[in-house]
Amino acid sequence: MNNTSPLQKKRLEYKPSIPEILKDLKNAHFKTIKGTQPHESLKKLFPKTFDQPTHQLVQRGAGGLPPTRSAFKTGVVFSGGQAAGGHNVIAALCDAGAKVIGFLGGPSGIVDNQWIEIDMEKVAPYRNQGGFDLLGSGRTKIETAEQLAASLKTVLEHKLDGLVIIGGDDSNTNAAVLAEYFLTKGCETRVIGVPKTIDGDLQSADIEISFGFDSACKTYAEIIGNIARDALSAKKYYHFIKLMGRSASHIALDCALATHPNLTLIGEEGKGLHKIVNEIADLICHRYEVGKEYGVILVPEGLIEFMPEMKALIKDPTAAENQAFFKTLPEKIQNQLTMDKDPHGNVQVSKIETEQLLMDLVKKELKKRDFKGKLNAQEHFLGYEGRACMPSNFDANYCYALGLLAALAVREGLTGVICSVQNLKKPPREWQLKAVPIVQLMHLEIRLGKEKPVIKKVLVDIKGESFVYFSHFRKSWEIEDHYRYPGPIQFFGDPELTDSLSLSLMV
Ligand code: FBP
Repeated sequence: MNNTSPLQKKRLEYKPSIPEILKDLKNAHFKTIKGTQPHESLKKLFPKTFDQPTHQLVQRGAGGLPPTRSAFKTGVVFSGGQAAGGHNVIAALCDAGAKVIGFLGGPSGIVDNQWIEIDMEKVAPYRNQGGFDLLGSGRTKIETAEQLAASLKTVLEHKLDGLVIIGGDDSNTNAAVLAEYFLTKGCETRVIGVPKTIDGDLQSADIEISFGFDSACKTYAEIIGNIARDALSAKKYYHFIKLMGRSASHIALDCALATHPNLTLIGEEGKGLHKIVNEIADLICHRYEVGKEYGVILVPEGLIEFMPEMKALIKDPTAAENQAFFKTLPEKIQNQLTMDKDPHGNVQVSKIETEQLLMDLVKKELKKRDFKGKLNAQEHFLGYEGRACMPSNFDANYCYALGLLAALAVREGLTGVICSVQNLKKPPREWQLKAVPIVQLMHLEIRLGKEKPVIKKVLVDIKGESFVYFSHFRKSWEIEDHYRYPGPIQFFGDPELTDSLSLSLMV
């Protein structure tokens, strides 16, 4: 049997829509504009890239200078978790005329010089497809003197004009560090970041959203809608649905707007465990009073990190002052809380069964209240299935534009910059393109006990438009069932369906 499904084949034929300026790469060039002033504290750490301007892509005027390079060679790497559309970044690098080599298995592929050459034929089966499987990915943080020196050796050996790092906040931090290091060593390889992560927490004045967020939210929203309809049909289960998205609750908020569940917990509200358990128990009791013993509850995976009583525990589960509370938690959760952090110092929240913890504590609370109804709870974790799905048209277009922009940044010799596409609510022809110094997005933060320069994760703003819109409606979704059923991502048909955007971008 053929390994390519009919839909895969149809998606291979999709031609991404792009801004006008990217249709004629020879006549596009960067002009410098004023950007955000980086934190002064970073100057010492990034002396060579600190004072760079922001670059805006514009049409070359008549008589303007020709492109800096006619031929160029770039490395590319996927870094961190998968996000739909990544392969289109690589396809665009090839289409822009770059000679491309791909590093395998994430940043460790650069350190260990593990690579493959990517040409048109190689990239062809990956166009508009999900996942990162052309190269694989990984979470190695390039920071030791040995790793930096090994990376330098690799880019020099390949005579790379550029290195494109496709990643989230931590990976783009890696990009900034490498750019600075290469300049210090007199190396000509330029380092360009591309904003990726389903979490949606890599945002700035210039980065409206990272790629992958739209497809992931749509995939989860489809499943939540299906579960809600099942709940409404069977009328016997409470569904506790944990949603991926480390730290920030952007995914949970977007899915809530798309599906109108009975309760959505948003970590950034900062509620404590006790309060949350009572809130869920209240919901179950109130619904019982009106004859409803079913419901849908969304739990962001990062919730646990925002609970005041959990913060200290997560920081140090072994500290004496935390032991009394630690011991009240189920053994399984105790073990999950003591797991190692990832190489960037992030708690591995996807592996903590918060939904299970809440279910157990809510059961206990209902018993205390002498609840007469039943709590038949089902738990779900929606995570990995949203990271490697086929990209929505939005992500397919966005990634292709990001890839062409990255190619131009390499061609024009920019470094330590992240690709920015703005005006995303508008059709692609109206998108605006910039290359923004990564240092503008950074600050100093304590990670693994040490002060490190990192890109600040952007959390849900509880005064922001999306949250305010959500909080206006959420009460009415508690008892009445106003579930909304988004259905699967659409690739063909009415543009209202195929070109829709995730709701938090639209509000
Ligand atoms: P990135 O920030 O690297 O894109 O990854 C985000 C994420 O998908 C989180 O939502 C999740 O907590 C984490 O990756 C899971 O990590 P792993 O892939 O190591 O299981």
